[in-house]
Amino acid sequence: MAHDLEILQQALIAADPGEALAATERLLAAGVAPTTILEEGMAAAMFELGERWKRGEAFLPEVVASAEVFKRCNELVEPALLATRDPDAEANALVVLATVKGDLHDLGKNMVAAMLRTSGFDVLDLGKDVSADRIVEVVREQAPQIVGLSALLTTTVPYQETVIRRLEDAGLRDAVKVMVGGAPVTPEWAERIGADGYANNAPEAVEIARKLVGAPQ
Ligand code: B12
Repeated sequence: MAHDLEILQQALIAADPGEALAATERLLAAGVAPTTILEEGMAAAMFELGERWKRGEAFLPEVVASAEVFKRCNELVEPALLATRDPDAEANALVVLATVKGDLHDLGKNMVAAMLRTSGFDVLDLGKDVSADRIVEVVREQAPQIVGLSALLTTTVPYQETVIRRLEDAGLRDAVKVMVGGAPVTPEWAERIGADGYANNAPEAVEIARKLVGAPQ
């Protein structure tokens, strides 16, 4: 299994769909947990690719291609993940998720969405590049228990605070918990902007969400 996780990582970094999909299929067939494939295989590969990009060893078109292969692998893993949904673990809560305005990174948010669904949450995913106005409107209309905000750029992370302030201005802040995430987001930042929760990865996001709504862990 460790070998196939390594192959999957290398194939994602190389944007090789044939190798990546075959390794994903082998891992699933071997009964490896979908969360392990997602976090230790796929997310880890994108992190490594980001490091190479930073060092000038990878370039934007390669990252675009890897992100496409990531999505195709995800199409195999997500149904397997959802099949692990425990019907007795219903959280009875709605989470509205969005990647904030100006930010087009959605692979991590999509993983959070899938893992929340698997853990018995209803999820309304507003997508990427989502404005505070839109989020406020949806919170007013749908009355979710939680809003989850993703941001991957140092230039878009401050928009998480903008959304919180807009919820306050609209008189909705007390009605909803806000959790924030994305690679550059820190627990200190979450605390500073008055978010109710922060998580570093999707399984942790589920844990925090269950705590926020008082669902059994
Ligand atoms: C893939 C990628 C892209 C893809 C995105 C494809 C897509 N559909 O998402 C493309 C090629 C489009 C892209 C574009 C750009 N990118 Co980019 N990208 C990345 C890369 C390599 C990986 C991101 C990723 O998908 N990781 C995998 C996922 C699974 O991890 P994740 O997103 O962190 O999510 C996990 C956690 O953070 C958490 N989480 C995520 N969201 C949430 C939400 C909540 C509520 C919670 C609780 C938890 C949580 O759970 C997830 C699962 O574990 C990162 C490198 C990195 N280290 O992050 C750069 C990176 C983020 N990009 C970067 C840059 C510069 C750009 C561009 C500006 C490049 C350009 N010149 O055009 C554009 C910006 C476009 C825009 N307006 O958004 C920089 C940002 C630097 C900075 N200082 O801000 C990075 C860090 C690369 C680098 N090392 O320089 N990018």
